Amino acid sequence: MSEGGPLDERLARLRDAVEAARSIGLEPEAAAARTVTRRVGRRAGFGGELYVMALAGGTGVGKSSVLNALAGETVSEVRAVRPTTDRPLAWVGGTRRDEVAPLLEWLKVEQVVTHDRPDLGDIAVLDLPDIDSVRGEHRALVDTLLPRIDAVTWIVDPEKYDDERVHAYWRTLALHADRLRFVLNKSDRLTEEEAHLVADDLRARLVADGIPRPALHVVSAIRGDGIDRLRSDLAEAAHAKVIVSAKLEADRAEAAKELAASVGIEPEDGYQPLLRHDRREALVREAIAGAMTLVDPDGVGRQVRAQVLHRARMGGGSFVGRVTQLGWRLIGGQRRNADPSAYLLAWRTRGALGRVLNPVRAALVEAAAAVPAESRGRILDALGAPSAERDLDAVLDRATQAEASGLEPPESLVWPVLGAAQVVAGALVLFAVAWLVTLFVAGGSIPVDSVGVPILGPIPMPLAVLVGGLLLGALLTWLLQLHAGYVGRSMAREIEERTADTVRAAVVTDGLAGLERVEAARRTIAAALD
Ligand SMILES: Nc1nc2c(ncn2[C@@H]2O[C@H](COP(=O)(O)OP(=O)(O)O)[C@@H](O)[C@H]2O)c(=O)[nH]1
Ligand SMILES: [Mg+2]
Repeated sequence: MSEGGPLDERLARLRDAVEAARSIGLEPEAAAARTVTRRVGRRAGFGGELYVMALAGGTGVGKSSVLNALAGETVSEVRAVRPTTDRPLAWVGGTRRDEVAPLLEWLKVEQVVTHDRPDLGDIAVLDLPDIDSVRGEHRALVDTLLPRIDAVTWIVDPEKYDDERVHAYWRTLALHADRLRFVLNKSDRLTEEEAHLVADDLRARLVADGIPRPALHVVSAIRGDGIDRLRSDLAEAAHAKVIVSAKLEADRAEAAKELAASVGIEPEDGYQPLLRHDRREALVREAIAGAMTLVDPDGVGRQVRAQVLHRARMGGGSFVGRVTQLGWRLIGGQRRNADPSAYLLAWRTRGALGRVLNPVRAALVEAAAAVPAESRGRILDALGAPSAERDLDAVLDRATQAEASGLEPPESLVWPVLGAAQVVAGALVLFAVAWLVTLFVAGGSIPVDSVGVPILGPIPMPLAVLVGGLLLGALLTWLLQLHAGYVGRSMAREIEERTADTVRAAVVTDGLAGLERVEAARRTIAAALD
């Protein structure tokens, strides 16, 4: 919240919007709005329709009394004995209290008295003992208070109106002459003639101080002389300010509206994303699916399966299996057949990057379509499609390299167990063959046991062992393939998940980073509409 008032707050938001528009390449639009922020910002005083006036003057001149007289009731305590221990006080029209609250907080004014006088409804009067003093905090008044309020009314009394120190101070305020007002109080202590003389003298001295046409009131807070006139003058100043403020506010609002229109924001609708969330999600998923056709996790999985089978056979597979695999290896077949890493790294051979990029480009073009034609080209530039290709290529390269380096199939307990079992099966087969050969050579001279098998009837023992060994071997081979397939598939899923995450992050942070920037700028611009 700005202690300078609501217009200042809105102006600050418009300034932010101007910077936001510049950041996305809308220079001319930003420049037009900046001209308005400068013009509106040059106006001095409280940034709002409220007319804020502070009472100033030495202790005992009658600031509190004048405020009470203006109000027509006791607002501020009047002290006959000095020094007083006044606390800062504000007298504000009830409907305007919120508007001026940040300023009062900043000024540490805790005592707020509201009123419902219709003639002074747009006026806030501050009774600030701090600025009584003619020494000390002068600069503070000029530098910090004057820019935030509309007027300072100096109250003097017939005894002290020509105090040289006060005049020296007023001379420093001459630049702000149009926002100074002077009240010569306690006129009841003078005859009418004396009052005229003192007023003329004071006016002449003010002119000499560099305040050409001083607004000067001669009043008596106690008797009420001149108070009506002071009140109506204040009301008139407040009214004039309302008109000026309304014009400034209209200019500001118009500038904000034009800026918003240039990024496709209608004041009635407020901020809406260029690309609806679900549409954007769909395009991101499409880009990920495109990346998956290049990375091909399923293909990698099949390679892993082949590699696992090969390792298992080498590690503990059947004798026959070992011999076959060794043969393959010697002629280089295995390398070609199962190298998941090489397969993964060759992602470029499986298609063009367009499969990933096109959905991203489509997203950006769709987003740009939501802004008016005059700014579309520049918004499209800000959305930043050009670098996406290089970036995504590098991202896919990094991702596949990372996956390839960690692509060792897990060492599994299953292999040695299956391997040992296969040795047993092989031994059984060899044993049965030897037995059969022996029987054959012996020509029936050796008796042989039979095992009874249902349906088939009695079968000679060696034959049964042979068949059993072969069946066991086949079963083990089948189990091995099942296991290898499982390992391949689960590794494929892991690769797929991780790569999809990487690609999503790349698409969102690289490919759609420009969109994020533009949306952030649009949100800032939309905020200036409030
Ligand atoms: N005779 C006379 N005395 C006044 C007038 N206004 C204020 N006083 C007296 O001046 C003293 C200081 O008044 P006060 O309003 O507290 O001054 P402040 O310190 O500037 O707020 C009090 O004793 C008031 O009664 C006035 O118009 N005529
Ligand atoms: Mg006082």
